[in-house]
Amino acid sequence: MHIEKIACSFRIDGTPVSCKEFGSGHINYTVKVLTDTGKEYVLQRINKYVFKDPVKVMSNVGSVTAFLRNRVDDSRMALHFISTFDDLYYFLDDEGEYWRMYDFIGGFCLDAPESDEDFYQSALAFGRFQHMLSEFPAHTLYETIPEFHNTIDRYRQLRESIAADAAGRLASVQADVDFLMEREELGCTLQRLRESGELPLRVTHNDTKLNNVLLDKDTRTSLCVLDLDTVMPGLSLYDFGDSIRFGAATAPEDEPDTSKMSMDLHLFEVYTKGFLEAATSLTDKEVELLPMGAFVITLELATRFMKDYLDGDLYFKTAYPEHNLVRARAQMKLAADMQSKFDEMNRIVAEVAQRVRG
Ligand code: ADP
Ligand code: GN1
Ligand code: MG
Repeated sequence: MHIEKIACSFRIDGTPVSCKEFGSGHINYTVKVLTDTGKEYVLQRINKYVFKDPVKVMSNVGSVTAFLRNRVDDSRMALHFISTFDDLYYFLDDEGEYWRMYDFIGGFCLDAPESDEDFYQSALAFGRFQHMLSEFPAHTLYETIPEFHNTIDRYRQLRESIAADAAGRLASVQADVDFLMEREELGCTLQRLRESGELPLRVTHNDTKLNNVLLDKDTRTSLCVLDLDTVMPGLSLYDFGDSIRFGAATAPEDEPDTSKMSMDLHLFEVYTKGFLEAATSLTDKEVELLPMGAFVITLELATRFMKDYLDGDLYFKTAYPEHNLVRARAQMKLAADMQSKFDEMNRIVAEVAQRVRG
């Protein structure tokens, strides 16, 4: 179905004059739509391989954005979804694809921080998000991807892919697989604490990459958090950790030269400060385990990239055949670097928490 026709299924202002693919997400297909009245929208096709039930995804996204809209002063601080002429927040096209549309907020996203302040702003955005949703009835949310950040289950899935070796790639990555297996016990620490109730279940974003934060184009302050598909009950530590994994890394997520990949302790400190300033309801136990959150989520993503490589690249968008392997290796290098810096990370967290929380 023609993209303009899909856009016209929503109650938009004007008629589309241009539809251009944009953004750097790995999951959905994203288009920016400009209409003849000058209005700009984001139109997205929801990835059905990743999200098995797009209607539930849109139910979560709809209720979370409605909740946030009542709590922000500036309308640009929460996404605004456009309904269809059938009063739904999604459109099902004649090929069975689900689409959704929301206002383009005049801002921009970064794939890497250009200054400490950029990263600090993203920490405030995710910290505020965590804080604003602390009163949200978590049980009303669907688990749109079951066991999304259950590291124990991620290892189970990796084992399945190793056993199947569907793409015949296992022999060439045995040393990488060994690296992941050696760290399984440590990687499952947080899931165990979640299961024993020592860590509280919260409404979390679950995909807190820097490029999921929108910055104001004039002031460069953070406006809102994007990409709400994975908002589910989860651990605050993973939200913190994924931001560190992506934004405090010294190289892109898919850097082929792993010698360039490490974690920048200064950026770790910058983010910790912003996150703790905004997410004031964290428990002492959560604060103490923030460094572990960064390590676990990095290791977990390495297992996910490796699984996808072994499966033959079914889940993540890839630009070339070895892309998932390159990503997995970059994440493994980063996880190892974090492991070697645990003492310093713990010291930074203790110092920042003392200053911010007293
Ligand atoms: P994905 O699941 O594919 O990551 P996102 O919702 O994160 O989908 O959108 C993909 C990318 O599109 C984002 O990382 C961001 O760069 C860009 N983007 C999405 N919405 C906006 C917006 N309102 N304004 C500017 N950029 C946006
Ligand atoms: C995916 O959608 P995007 O590109 O923001 C993935 C995350 C990964 C990330 C790695 C639903 O995020 O879990 O951490 O890629 N999202 C989903 O870049 O699996
Ligand atoms: Mg995204």
